[in-house]
Amino acid sequence: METTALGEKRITGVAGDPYDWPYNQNLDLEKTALILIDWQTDFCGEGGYVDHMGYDLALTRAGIPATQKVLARWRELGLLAVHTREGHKPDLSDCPPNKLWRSKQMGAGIGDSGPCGRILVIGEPGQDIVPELYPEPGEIVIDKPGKGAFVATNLDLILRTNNIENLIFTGITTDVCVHTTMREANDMGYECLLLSDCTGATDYGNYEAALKMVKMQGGVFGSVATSEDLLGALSVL
Ligand code: C5J
Repeated sequence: METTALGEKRITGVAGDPYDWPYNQNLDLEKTALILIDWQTDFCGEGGYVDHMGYDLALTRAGIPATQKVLARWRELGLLAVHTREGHKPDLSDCPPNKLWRSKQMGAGIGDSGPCGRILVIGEPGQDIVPELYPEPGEIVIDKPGKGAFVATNLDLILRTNNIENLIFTGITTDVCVHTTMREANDMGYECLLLSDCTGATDYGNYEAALKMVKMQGGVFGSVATSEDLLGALSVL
């Protein structure tokens, strides 16, 4: 680790694929946020939206243990963590009709009542984050109506206000909300890293394809590492 006269937390970077991250090998952790996408009961808990649709919860839960380790270390270091939750207002006024229609086709209509309350509705138990990764007081929680966390939210404002330049992604699902948010962030100039064992999709092939898509063209959306790579790099602090 290098500590500057101002006491900033800096490391060279994290071993990654297809490049060691960040691109400039000068990682200022005070300018780096951990982004935890949609670790909600609706996506990885029994009785939630994904369970209702009939997908294997083991796939979306697979990244929980590694993410817990990363989050614990991040908290020890006092760094910025941002949690997101997909969800809609109780009157569904921010749920586009086509999204609502598609969910009903799958037998899990947004706003319908289920064992975890109304599906994907803000304030309902299913829309909240699972206990294993529950936000601590002071951590930022962003409710978003869409797949990407930058659309119709104040996430960019919060990150820029905190001087954040680098984003480390965990969350579900890899091919949908994680990918959409990472693509948006990349286009906005953030330097992005996805932790491959801290994410999962409802379809394993899609998970693998999503990682491959990040890495193509020299890292078209950023780079990919494991939680061990990150924790190893942080161990010098
Ligand atoms: C989906 C998400 N898959 N959080 N949402 O609908 O990825």
